[in-house]
Amino acid sequence: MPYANQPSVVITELTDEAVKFNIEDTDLSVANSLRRVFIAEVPCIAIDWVQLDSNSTVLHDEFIAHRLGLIPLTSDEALETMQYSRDCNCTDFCQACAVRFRLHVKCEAEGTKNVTSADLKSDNKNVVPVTSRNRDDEDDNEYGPEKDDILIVKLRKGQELRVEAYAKKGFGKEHAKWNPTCGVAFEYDPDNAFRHTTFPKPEEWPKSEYSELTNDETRHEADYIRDGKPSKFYFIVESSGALRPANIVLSGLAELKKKLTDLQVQLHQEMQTDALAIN
Ligand SMILES: *[C@@H]1O[C@H](CO)[C@@H](O)[C@H](O)[C@H]1NC(C)=O
Ligand SMILES: *[C@@H]1O[C@H](CO)[C@@H](O)[C@H](O)[C@H]1NC(C)=O
Ligand SMILES: CC(=O)N[C@H]1CO[C@H](CO)[C@@H](O)[C@@H]1O
Ligand SMILES: [Zn+2]
Repeated sequence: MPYANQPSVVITELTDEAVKFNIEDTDLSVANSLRRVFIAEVPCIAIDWVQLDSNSTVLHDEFIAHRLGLIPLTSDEALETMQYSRDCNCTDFCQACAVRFRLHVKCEAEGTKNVTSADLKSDNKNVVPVTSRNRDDEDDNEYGPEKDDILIVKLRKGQELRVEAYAKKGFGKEHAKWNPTCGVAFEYDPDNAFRHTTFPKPEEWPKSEYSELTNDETRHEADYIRDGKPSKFYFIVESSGALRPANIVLSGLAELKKKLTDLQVQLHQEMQTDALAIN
């Protein structure tokens, strides 16, 4: 790639849920490393330690702990100051590395009671289940009040669930619950000019939103370009709600940069020690 060191970026859409952008003049390998970094290396906060004080529900302790871990928590504000608990020198948990949650629900009435993410009480107002975020302005909520809360377990009369839990900082490589994205994808070659895919019936495939073909009904693929190389990548980064989409992208780039810096520093040291040995 002759211009691989001069990529350009254009943001085409930015909402609370997703960001769409395209990168030009770079390699497939760079585009793919970005995608992978957004999924697996961008830190966010999730419940990682659960103590069940009382559980007479139909679900086992482990089952409930697992469900709690998978609830996306708003992480944008708290993340800047939060430490990884493995780097923290407290013995168990402290304000610097964990956020405490409590949940206590008992079903007193006849009929079924739903325990949802809305019953989780956080000690830190910046770290709450993403579905509890807009509690105050419920008009904005397209699903209407409470319909979007995440169901944890259902209780019958007399059943009780009492839990204490701590949320920690982590990233997707450790456990998928720390993946801040719902979907990250990119496409290149929207009109299949390189024929990296062969469509048995091109006319049956929906056109890409980035297609450059005119609305001519008879053309479904661009003309074949032999030896063509992808150079423009159309990304979509969809957030789970844990982080704003723009933060996922910025944080992902920072993580990738940090990896390369670490490599550079190590390589530099290595070469210096080698030089000493030779002398
Ligand atoms: C952690 O260690 C630093 C110095 O190494 C110390 O200043 C700090 O008070 C310690 N924090 C806790 C919570 O023990
Ligand atoms: C509990 O959740 C179910 C969906 O799983 C819903 O149909 C039902 O109305 C809910 N019950 C209450 C009391 O909200
Ligand atoms: C702490 C506690 O009471 N745990 C119970 C949770 O529920 C399961 C299944 O009903 C029981 O086996 C546990 O003892
Ligand atoms: Zn700590």
